[in-house]
Amino acid sequence: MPKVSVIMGSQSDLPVLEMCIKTLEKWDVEVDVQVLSAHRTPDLAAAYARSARDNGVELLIAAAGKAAHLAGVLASMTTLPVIGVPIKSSTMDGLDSLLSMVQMPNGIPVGTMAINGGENAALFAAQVLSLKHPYLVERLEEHRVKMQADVLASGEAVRQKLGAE
Ligand code: RP5
Repeated sequence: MPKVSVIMGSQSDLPVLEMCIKTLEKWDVEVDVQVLSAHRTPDLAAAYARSARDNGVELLIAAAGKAAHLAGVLASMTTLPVIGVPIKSSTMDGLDSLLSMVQMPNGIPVGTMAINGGENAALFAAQVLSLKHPYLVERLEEHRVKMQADVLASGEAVRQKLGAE
């Protein structure tokens, strides 16, 4: 079973990550959920990232808001891939988090998702993991088929609503 870490800077970030965690677990990915902060628990965050590979983790998802340096700090402490989720948690509508996360200097990349892009973080993680765990290819393909069916069904619903007006 592949193992992923989902690390949030604060408990307040959880709502954005719920779908991410559920999706990964539904697809039989083991998820190690952690609340660790780059500024409130810097030593613990560093120790976690440094030991992640030895602990069987294959990829990290890090979510944080405001001056969101969590993903970049974790990425600097491990050579595992780090996916960042900027959280919309302040008066700046998440732009502060997005720019803090996406503008990594050369050398330490963070694969940054959209603001509050928790679900895409799970999907992208599954895509990366599918290179080593082929069963995930099927899950990803099923997800695309369902998404297409949902869009077609919504088109039908829109037409019915307009016809009824
Ligand atoms: C960041 O600051 C967290 O990731 C969170 O998005 C934001 C606010 O944290 P709280 O003050 O709600 O704990 O570190």
